[in-house]
Amino acid sequence: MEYQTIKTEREEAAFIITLNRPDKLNALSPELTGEVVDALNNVRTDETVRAIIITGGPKVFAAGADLSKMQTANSIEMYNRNLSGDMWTTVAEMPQPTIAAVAGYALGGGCELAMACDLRLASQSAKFGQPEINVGIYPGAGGTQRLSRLIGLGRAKELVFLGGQIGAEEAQRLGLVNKVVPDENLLDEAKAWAKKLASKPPFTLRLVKQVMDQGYDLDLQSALKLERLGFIGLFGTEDQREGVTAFLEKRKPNYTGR
Ligand code: CO8
Repeated sequence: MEYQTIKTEREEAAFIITLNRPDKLNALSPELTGEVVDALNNVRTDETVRAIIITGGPKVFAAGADLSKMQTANSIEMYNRNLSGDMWTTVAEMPQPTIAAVAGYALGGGCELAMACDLRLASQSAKFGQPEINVGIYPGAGGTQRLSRLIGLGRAKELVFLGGQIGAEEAQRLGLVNKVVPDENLLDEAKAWAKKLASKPPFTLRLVKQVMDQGYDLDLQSALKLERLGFIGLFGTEDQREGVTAFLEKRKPNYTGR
């Protein structure tokens, strides 16, 4: 499929999606979110894709959902938009680890897109916020839930109720961002993280992602059981043997995802 609002590329084991509506600050139109879903669905079962980077390029990540497509939308239309797949859920449920590389504005649905990823790198220019309240709505793609899980309910309410913005350093201090890097290093750093992720045992990484995501919403005892069951299951994989054997033989492991 030829995309109009995103660019996709492969670099070694990394699949990179770049949001590409610079004139509209990468506002997340239904067309754009549909293209992201399509691109992700195409690599979901591709075992050679070991990490996914989502970026908006060097100037802006995304200034939120496209408000021009919301002005006259009614509830039925908003409901129907999700029928072919919700971008934020699709991102969060990808089997591969995902990295958001954020420069400039990550507002509203843009901040929610970054939060749907597993890891967040921000350049010094990054600005995060949930300004929906200023346009008469509230965050509808994870901002009322993922944000409080990442930074705590009190600070999340401050961002959601007041609709302000925070810079990259503050976002890192709060735990919204994993690492802040100089603007010019953002994509290289994201690629370096992707490379590191690609060197890990891929099936193990997929399993631990699921255990951590699903366990987070369970009571502790159930989550610990989930962890243990998955852990035991790892002992049926070749990569578990390879990892331990390589350590004992003092060599680098060669993981196959089997
Ligand atoms: N939607 C549509 N167009 C936008 C958006 C947006 N969110 N943000 C910016 N643009 C457009 C502007 O209209 C402008 O276009 P044009 O040049 O044709 O007039 C262009 O991008 C540049 O924007 P500005 O001139 O406003 O640039 P500034 O540097 O002056 O300001 C801001 C930058 C502060 C980011 C400002 O553009 C702004 O406040 N944007 C809106 C931010 C916002 O409110 N975002 C939340 C949107 S709601 C949302 O995200 C809900 C998510 C839940 C989705 C669930 C779906 C099912």
